This record gives sequence, C-alpha cells and structure tokens, in this order.
Amino acid sequence: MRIFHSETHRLHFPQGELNGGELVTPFERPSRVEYILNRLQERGLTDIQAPGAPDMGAIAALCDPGYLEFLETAWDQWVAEGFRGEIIAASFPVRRMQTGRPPRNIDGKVGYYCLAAETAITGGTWAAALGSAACAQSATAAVIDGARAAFALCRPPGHHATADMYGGYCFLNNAALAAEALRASGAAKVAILDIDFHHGNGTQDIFYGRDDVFFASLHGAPEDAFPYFLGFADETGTGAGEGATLNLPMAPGTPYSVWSDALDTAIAAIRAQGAEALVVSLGVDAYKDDPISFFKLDSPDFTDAGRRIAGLGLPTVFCMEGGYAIEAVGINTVNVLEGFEGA
Ligand code: Q9C
Ligand code: ZN
Repeated sequence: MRIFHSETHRLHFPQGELNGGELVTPFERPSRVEYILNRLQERGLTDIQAPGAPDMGAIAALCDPGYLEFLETAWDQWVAEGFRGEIIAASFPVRRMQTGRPPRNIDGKVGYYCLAAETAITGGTWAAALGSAACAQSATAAVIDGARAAFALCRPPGHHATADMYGGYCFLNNAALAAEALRASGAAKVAILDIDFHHGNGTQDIFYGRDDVFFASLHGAPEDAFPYFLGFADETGTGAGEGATLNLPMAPGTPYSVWSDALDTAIAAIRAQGAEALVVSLGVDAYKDDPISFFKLDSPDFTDAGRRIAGLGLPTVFCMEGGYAIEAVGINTVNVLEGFEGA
C-alpha cells in the first residue's frame, strides 16, 4: 500500500492541552507518528513517501477564506499582541451571540474560529496542517491514478475541523479534501466511513446538505463523549443531503461484538448508496486502553475491521485521525491496513 507522510507534522507540537482545568502535555503528540512509522516498517509496509505540495486551490475551495487567513496569520497576531503563551481560545460566539462578525482583536478572532479550547495553536501549526492536508491529497491522487488503496499518515488529524472552525486537535479536514478530490476525478458518489472513536462533526457539517458524499460514523454517544453536541442518530442530513448521513453512536464500554455490527451496518449503507470510492477516517481510539475514549476494541479487532472494510471492494483512501494509547496506536493502525490488504 502506498503511504504518504510529511515531516512537517513535527512543527505542530503545543506544550499544553486544557484538560480538567490543567494544562497537560497534549494527547495528540508527534510521537504518535513515530509509533505508526515504526510499526509500518516492522510489518514491511515500506512504500512511504513525502507528499507533493499542498493543493491550495482545493483547500480554498473547501474552506472559508477568513478561516484560512486566520490560520495563516494567527500566531503572528498573537505574538504582536504581546501574548506569551500558546494560542488557546477563551471566548466563543455561543447561543444568542452569533452575529457572524469575526472580531479584529486576535483573542476574539481565536474564539470565533474555534470549536473547542483543548486545541492550542503555535507558530508551526499552519505549516503542519498544510503538510497533513498534502498527505491526504497525494494519497487520493495515488488512488485516482489506479492504486487500490493508499494511506495518508495525516497529523494533525482533520475530522473535527469544519470549513471555518478548528478544534478536537484538527485544523483542516483531510478526509473532506480526499472526498472532494475523488468526486472531482469522476466518482459520482463517494462515501466517508469514520471509525475514529469521536464523531466526525466537521466532516458531517461539510457534507450535511449534499447527496454526493455519504458520511457514516461510528462513535461514542454525544451525551457521553466529545464533541458532545453533534453525532446523534437522528442527524441524517438536510435538503438534498437527507439520508446521506448515518450516525451510529454507542455507549460507554461498547465491545467489538457490538461495534462490528455497527460497522457492518455502515458498510451495508455505503453499498446501498452506490458509492464508487471510499475515504476512511482512520482513528484507532476505539481501542480498550485509549486514555480519552471508552470503547473496548482489542488490537486483533482492528485487523478484522480492516478485512470487513475491504469487502466493499472500493478504491480507498485511509486518512489518519485519532488514537492516543501511544504504543498501541502503531499496532492498531497497521492492523487495519493489513486486514484490508489481506482480505
Ligand atoms: N482533554 C481526535 O481523535 N477532547 N480528536 C479532549 C481530553 C477532545 C479527539 C479530552 C478530543 C479530540 C481526532
Ligand atoms: Zn478521536
């Protein structure tokens, strides 16, 4: 399988994540990539290359222009303001405060474009987000060129990012970029299967009103799990997109026997939709020992999940998302890819 990885991910390494009122070392950290790379090598998945330059036109087509300008300039403005810490949002346009006007003040602007305060921005965040997007774009190009599948080792992840908001460790929605590129290459219908533990609110939001990109997500029930406010089973799409979103929220303690039934449900829906290409938002935080999640998948279960996904027989772009049980992240990620390839 062709694999795309960019060293630029290292440029994004905030020292602090707001967690339980403390600033802790972020769960989403550079070493995650090292564990995945090591495991890929160990298992002989060595076709690893750097992506091409990011396709800025495709990123501009997906995202709000003010948001992209914000990501590009936020650090310089923050430093110019005299702030000495990392960028952490503190004021948000919440209920009855939404007038759609991005503030001039950088502290206000940060809150305007942020959906969750755990995620810090630093001087290298924009470059890292672009490198991550480039991995998704190059992996998609490989699949468009005829590869059965490709793996984008995206970091930072993407599925919480909307067209105009960052958060949940995400800045640019890599899976959405992949899906759009597959559509542009001629696939009439594309499916995004999101198996990260968390609901892919950003991806859902981007495609919610469209019927050409089907979105299916397996995740911790929003009553109990981040992002808390989206991902309920009754969110099924709107307008032309009605029926093109499938949410499968599950309870704390969910074992693989239940999770795999949900996976089969999502796979059957993707088949029924007539998707011609597949994007997998590949998070492995459904793992039993993940420090911020509550499902009970074991490592061999990820191999089985990969096998089931392969059963769709679709050209497939895997985009790395979450997974924070550091040592197991490599094993579980590679298990999905091996299960897929061995099927
Ligand atoms: N402070 C992804 O898996 N909540 N994002 C953090 C611990 C945010 C997860 C809770 C979790 C975001 C891509
Ligand atoms: Zn996650």
